[in-house]
Amino acid sequence: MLELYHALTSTCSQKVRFCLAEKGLTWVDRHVDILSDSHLTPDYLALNPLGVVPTLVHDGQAVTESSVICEYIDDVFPSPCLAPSGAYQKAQMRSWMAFFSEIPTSFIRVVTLHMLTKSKQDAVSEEDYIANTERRPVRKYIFRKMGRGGFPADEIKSAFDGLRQTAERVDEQLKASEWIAGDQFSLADIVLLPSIDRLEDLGLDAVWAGLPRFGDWWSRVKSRPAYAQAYPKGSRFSHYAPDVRVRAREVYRQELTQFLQASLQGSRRAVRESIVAV
Ligand SMILES: N[C@@H](CCC(=O)N[C@@H](CS)C(=O)NCC(=O)O)C(=O)O
Repeated sequence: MLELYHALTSTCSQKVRFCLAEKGLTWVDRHVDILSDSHLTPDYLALNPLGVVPTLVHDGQAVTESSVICEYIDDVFPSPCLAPSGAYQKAQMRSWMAFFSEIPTSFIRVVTLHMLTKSKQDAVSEEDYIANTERRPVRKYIFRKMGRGGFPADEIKSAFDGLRQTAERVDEQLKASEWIAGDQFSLADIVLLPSIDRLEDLGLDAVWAGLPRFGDWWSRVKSRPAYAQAYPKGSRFSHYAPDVRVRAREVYRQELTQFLQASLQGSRRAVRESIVAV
């Protein structure tokens, strides 16, 4: 039996739901209400001592860490296979997965937390904020760094730089292969996609402006049947707050303007280069 402890809006949970859907597996839904801190109860901490979602329980054994869970699912349920064959190609896929865990996954957390924290800043006292932060086994560090007023501007800038760098690297890779780790859809695509869905949900798709192969990859991801299964009603912020895009664009106006200016310069350069080529 497969049981998934997860939250609808959690990007790490979305990754695992997508993987389970690609495999056509059925699982018992153990929804964890992270907004009410159900992931910090003694029962849940016994399953996942870091107090984060998701956790997969397979025949009574808990597996944690979303990317590890995806690899576990692919090992135990090999068909359809979500990894390329051959040790070298597998190593390429894992390198992409490690990069996606280090860069976009960390930075999308900054973008999301900043946005959510800023919108309720005045409703929470400094004391309550600190007390709530201290209860979180691993997340207390990022919450401490952020503070109830959100992250400093240079952290936000780094986050957008890292997300843009990710889109550029993937766009370049897609010149050589149909999917990120070869011509087959793989765990590398799965590990990246929730970060991109979150950007789109917040109306921040300017991050991949001027990168057509990346935009095409994203459309192809969304047209897979697993997408609808991994993202049911309630998995996106816009399902709860239809004005979330307007608010996010307000919060991130400066970063968005920079991207649009950069991509406009890029297309001017492309026009200049094609004139020179003629
Ligand atoms: N490295 C972990 C990270 C999991 C994680 O950060 N989950 C978030 C939701 S995406 C969470 O549980 N947050 C709870 C909190 O911030 O207290 C994984 O990939 O499973």
